[in-house]
Amino acid sequence: MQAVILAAGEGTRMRPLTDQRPKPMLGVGGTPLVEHVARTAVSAGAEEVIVVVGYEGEQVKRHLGDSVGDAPVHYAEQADQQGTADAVAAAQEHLDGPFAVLNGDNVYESDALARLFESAPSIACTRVDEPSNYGVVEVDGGTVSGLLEKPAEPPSNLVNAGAYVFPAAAREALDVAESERGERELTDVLNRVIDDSDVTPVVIDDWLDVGRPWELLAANERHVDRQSRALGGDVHEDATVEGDVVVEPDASVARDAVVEGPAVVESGAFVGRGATVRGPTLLGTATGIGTEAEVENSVLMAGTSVGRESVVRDSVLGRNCQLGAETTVRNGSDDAGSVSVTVKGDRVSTRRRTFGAVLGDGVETGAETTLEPGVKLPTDATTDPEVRVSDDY
Ligand code: TTP
Repeated sequence: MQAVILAAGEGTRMRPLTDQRPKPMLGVGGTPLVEHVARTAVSAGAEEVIVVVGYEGEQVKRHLGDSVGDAPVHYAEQADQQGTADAVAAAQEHLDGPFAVLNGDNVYESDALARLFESAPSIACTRVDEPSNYGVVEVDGGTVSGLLEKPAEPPSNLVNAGAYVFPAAAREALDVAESERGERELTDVLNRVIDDSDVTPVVIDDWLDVGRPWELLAANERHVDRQSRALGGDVHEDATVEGDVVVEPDASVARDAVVEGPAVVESGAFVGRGATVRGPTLLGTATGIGTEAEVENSVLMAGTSVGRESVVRDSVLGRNCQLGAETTVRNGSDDAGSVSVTVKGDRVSTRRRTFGAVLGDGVETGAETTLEPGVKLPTDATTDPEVRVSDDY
C-alpha cells in the first residue's frame, strides 16, 4: 500500500504558529505532526510514503528525508494549494495501485489505520453529536452511499475523518470541478468512486484534527498524558516531582521546584528554583521557567523562556519567546462559559472553559505584562512593561 500524506496547505487558521513553518511541522510531544503521520502509516502497513508539499515544503523534506522506518519517502510539489484532490493529483505520477490518503496535520492511531488499510477501499469516519457541521457519511447496507457536506438533516452521525484508501482507478477521477468553496476536493473524488466500488466506512476513535492553536494544545495534552514517569535529567533533591513526569537527560529541575505530571521536560530545559509546573505540559528543548514562575497545561516550543514569578496557563508559546518577569497570562472564560479566539477575522469558540494565549515565535513581553484569555500575539511582537493586552495585535 502506498500512503499519500497531504502537507502542502498554508495553515492559515493556525497563525501565527504557521508564520514560519508549515502546520505539519508543528510538534506534538516534540515530534512534528507529519512525522507522526508517516510513522503511523508505516507501522499500519504502508510500504511507501508520498508527501505532497507546498507552503514551506523544504522544511518537511529536510526533516523527513528519504525514508521513514523501512519505507521510502518521495515528494510531490503542489505549487498552488487548490484543494485536497488537486494535492493528490500532484502525487499521481508516483501512484501505481490502491493508495491511502492521510492529512499531514491529523493524529491517527496505528491500529485504526491498519483497519482502514485492510478494509480498502475505505473511508475513516468518526461519531459526533452534531453531524450537521461536518461532512456526513451516508451508509447503506454496510457500504458508503454518499458524502454530504454539512447537511441540514444528517442521515447518520458518522462524519468524514479525512483518511481514505482509494482503488487504483481513482487516479483517473481526480480531476473534479471546483466546489462551492472554490477548492478541488477529495470528497468529490470519493463520490465518484462509490459509483463503481464498494467503499467501507471504518469507524475510528482517538482521531484529532489539528487545525487551530487550541487543537495543537489538545494533541499535546493527549501525548503528554500517555507518557510514563522517567527521570533522566538533573532533579534537585529538594524538588518535588509527582506523577508521570519525563525529565529528559540534560534537563534540570532546581531546588524547591514542583513538577506535577503529566509533564515532559525536554532536553536542555530548566525549571527554576521554586517554580511550579502542572500538567499536562510540554516544556520543549532548551526552554526555561524562571524562579517561582507557574506554568500549567501549556506547550512551550524550543528556546522559550518564562520570566520569574510569571504565570502561564492553557497557552501555546512559539519558539524563542521571552516573557518578562511577572508576565501573567489570564485564562478565564467569558459569559458563554468558553474562551473565544479570533481565527481569520472571526470569533471562534475554543469550546474550552479555560484558554490562555497563543504566541508566535520570538515574542517578547515586558515585565508585568498581562495577556487576557484567547489573545494571539504575532511573530516577533513585543509588549511594553505593565500593559494589559486584551485584543490581538
Ligand atoms: P486544511 O486544513 O483544510 O487546509 P490548510 O492546511 O491549508 O489550513 P487552513 O485551512 O488553516 O489554511 O487541509 C487539510 C489537509 O490537506 C492538510 O493536511 C493540508 C492539506 N492540503 C493540501 O495538501 N493541499 C491543499 O491544497 C489543501 C487545501 C490542503
